[in-house]
Parts: sequence; structure tokens; C-alpha cells
Amino acid sequence: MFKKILVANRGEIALRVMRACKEMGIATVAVHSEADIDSLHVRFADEAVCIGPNLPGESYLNFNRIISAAEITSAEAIHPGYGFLSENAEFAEAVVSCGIGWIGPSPSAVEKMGNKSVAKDTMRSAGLPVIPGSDGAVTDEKEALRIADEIGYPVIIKAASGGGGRGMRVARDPQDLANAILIARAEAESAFGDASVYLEKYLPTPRHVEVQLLGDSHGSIVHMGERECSIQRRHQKLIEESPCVALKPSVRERLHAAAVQGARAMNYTSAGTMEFLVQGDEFYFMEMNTRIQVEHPVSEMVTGRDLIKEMIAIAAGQPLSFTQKEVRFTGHAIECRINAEDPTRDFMPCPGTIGFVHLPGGMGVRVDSHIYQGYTITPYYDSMIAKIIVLGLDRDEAVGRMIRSLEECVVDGVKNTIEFQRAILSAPRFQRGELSTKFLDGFSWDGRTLSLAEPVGVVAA
Ligand code: MV4
Repeated sequence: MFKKILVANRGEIALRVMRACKEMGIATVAVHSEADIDSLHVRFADEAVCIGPNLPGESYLNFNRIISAAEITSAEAIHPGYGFLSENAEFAEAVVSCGIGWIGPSPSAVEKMGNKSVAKDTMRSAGLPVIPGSDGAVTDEKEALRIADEIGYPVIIKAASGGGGRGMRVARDPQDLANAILIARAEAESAFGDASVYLEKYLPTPRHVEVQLLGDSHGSIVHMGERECSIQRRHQKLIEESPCVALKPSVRERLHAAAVQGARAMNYTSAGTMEFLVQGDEFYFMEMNTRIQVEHPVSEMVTGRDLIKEMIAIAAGQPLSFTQKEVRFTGHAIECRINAEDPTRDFMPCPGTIGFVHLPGGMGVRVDSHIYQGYTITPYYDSMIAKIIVLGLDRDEAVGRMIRSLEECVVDGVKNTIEFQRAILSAPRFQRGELSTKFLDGFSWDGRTLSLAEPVGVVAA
């Protein structure tokens, strides 16, 4: 096992990784920017190295400085957390070529899944259901028109190098399509340096359901169940839960089996997530994330297993500590992300110094957060300040427990999304489980009352 690990991240996820290391008896190295000198991850670590100024490019995204910090401190492995360099295949490759352990999937898996069109082709070949559309990228208009005609309108154009909702465009008819392709290609070129786009049938009210996977270097693949992440705003997830209430047992079983089959086809190692769109009883592979995700605690709560510890053990060459049969699913977990943003001002980030803070506790409540009284949130990084995760015997208990936890929560000094989250959890439609990726389309919030637009074609569990 590694004796020392460098955590190439900041905020709550850096703490999360270090907590796992501590429990495993592994020493930790923090890296930090100048802006983060007073951050909890720096204090929490056994050693800390300042790697540069505030902007991510000069610090958390700087290959050489991070690898040098690992070399100086004799760290044997690097955990990248999420965001920053976690899905950068070149960085993973650089780490490995310096003889440092990479706590993540192989660089080739990261690269393959990084191209969404290649990922889709890979999973189609592995026998997974994919959304009807083009085989690979489309370049000419004639071909696009022919494919759209075949699958029917509306269609969606996605950037191959996109993901997370960036670079998408919907076309409702053939007149729309030619224009949409031109715009999508131009946007993709300027945003990702890659103009390639692919086409698929547009699903009107899908649910976003993802499967948590773990693979070891001995060929074992297990799933840790699914998470429903349909409640999002501008492709930022706000609430995640497990299990997904919309899946009947036979569909859930097929979904899990498909995800495992896909991971097996690419000899996947480490933690990963396969994202699907679910419409009715049909599910379709969409993307695979080759990192630990923000919402991973939801799966930890329902299984009682530590995903970060497993990632570390896998990177050290150990087999998974359990088999699929040993994974037992208990109860219902929900996570709310709390951001330092003003929901009455289009979720504008609100940096500032935290005054009084009280984070919730009690039975079945987990809080993953890096804030403390007197901590200053800088404008340089993500605005998430806490994740509240609850476990209940069933969904109703989890919803009640989350509302109670949000009511207990006090974060003075910065505008935040606690009240907004409480309003969503209290909405009858949320409580009935009538979720889709359109849940928040057209909502309004005045700081007290949440109004949701009329849903179309969304059904409860
Ligand atoms: C779709 C779709 C409907 N039909 N693809 C958005 C994120 C990106 N990864 C893919 N996304 C979507 N792809 C087809 N064929 C609707 C979305 C989508 C969405 C997906 C998941 C979570 C939230 C979403 C919000 C809007 C649109």
C-alpha cells in the first residue's frame, strides 16, 4: 500500500480524500494556490506545498508544479479528485511516466471516454443501448439530413469533445438542422478546439440516471447502484439521490448489468460513472465519467462502502475488497449541493467571508464541507461550499430528513442556496418523484416561494 499520497485538489473533495487516507494509515500532501493558504485542506494534510498563484492555470492545473510537489515530498501516488486535472489523460500519462501512482483509471480509458462520440461507439459495440443517431461524427449536411430523416425530428447535435451539456443544439426540422450544425460546429471549434459533432434523436423529458462502477486490475467489475441526478440548473446538478424511484426492478437490473458490461468491455479500472438517459422503461448510454464524482456519497450511504478507499486500494494493485453479491442496498439517500450563490440573482457567485456557521447533524446526516467560521470564499474557484447527504429508511424519510437538515443549516456572511434547496425538497412534485431534466425549466424564485412551470409528460414512480 502507498505510504504517502498527494491530493491534487482543493475544497471538500481534498478533505474527503485525505479522510480516507487517514483511515488507511496513509500520510497526505496538500497542494494549494496562494489564495488557498487558509484552506482546511492545507491544515488537514500532513504536509502542504504552495504551487502558485490564484488562477487555476498557475496552480491546480499546472502539471509540472504538481508533479514536482509529489517528487519533493516523496508522495507515491496522486489522487486528482474531481474537476481540475481529474479527466486529463495527458496529466495521468505524465504522472505514470514519472513513476508516480495514478489513483484513477488508465490514461487510455480517460482519453477514450473523453471523446463523447468515440465513447458512444465503444458502448454501442459493447452491446449497450444508445440513443439512435449518427455512427460517429457527422461532417456534411446531406448526411445529417438523411440521418435526421431516418430517426425523426427533433434531433440534438452534440460536440464530440463536449460533455456536461456544453456545445449542444436542438433542431426541430430540416430547415433548422443545416443552420444548427454550422453553429454547433463553430461553437465546438472555439470551445474545445474540435469541430466534430454527432447527431441523435432528442428525448423530450428524460431522467438523468447514472451507475456507479468500480473495477480493479484483476478483472473484477462491480456496480454500486444508480443515482438519479435529474434536478439540475444549466447542467449543474443540484440534488442527487439513490435509488432512482422511476425504475422498476427489471429495468434497474438491466441498467446495472449494461453498465457493468460496458465497463468490462474496456477493462475499466478505478471508480467511474456511466450516465444514461431514461425515458419510460427505456434507457440509453450517454457518457462515461472517468473520475470520482461530486455525488459519490449518495452511493456510499446506500451501500456503506467507501469509494475513495477502494480507488486507492485498486491503484495500489489490490483486488476489490468485496464482490457484487456482498453489495447490499439499504434505504434511500439524497444529496443537496449548497453553493455560495444568490438564487434571486441568477445564481451569481457570492464570494465573501463566512460568519456564523452551523452545519446539520443527527441521525442519518453526513456533511462534506470545507467551510468554517472566518473562512473567506474567493472568486477563483467553484462556488460549492457544502454537500448535505442524508440516509433514510425510505424516500419519504430521506426527504423529511433533508428538509430538517436544511432548516438546521446556518451559513451567515454569504448568499447561499440553502432556502432554494429547501423549497425544491418541499415541492409536491419533487415529493411525488416526478423528476426530469426539465424539472427546473421556467421556474421562478423570489427568495421565499418557488413556482415551477407546468411539466409535460413526466410521470411519477
Ligand atoms: C440529451 C437530451 C435529450 N435527448 N440527449 C445534457 C448534458 C449532456 N451530457 C447531454 N444532455 C442531454 N442530452 C438527447 N438525445 C437532454 C440532455 C439534457 C440533460 C441531460 C442530463 C441532465 C440534465 C439535462 C438538461 C438538459 C438537457
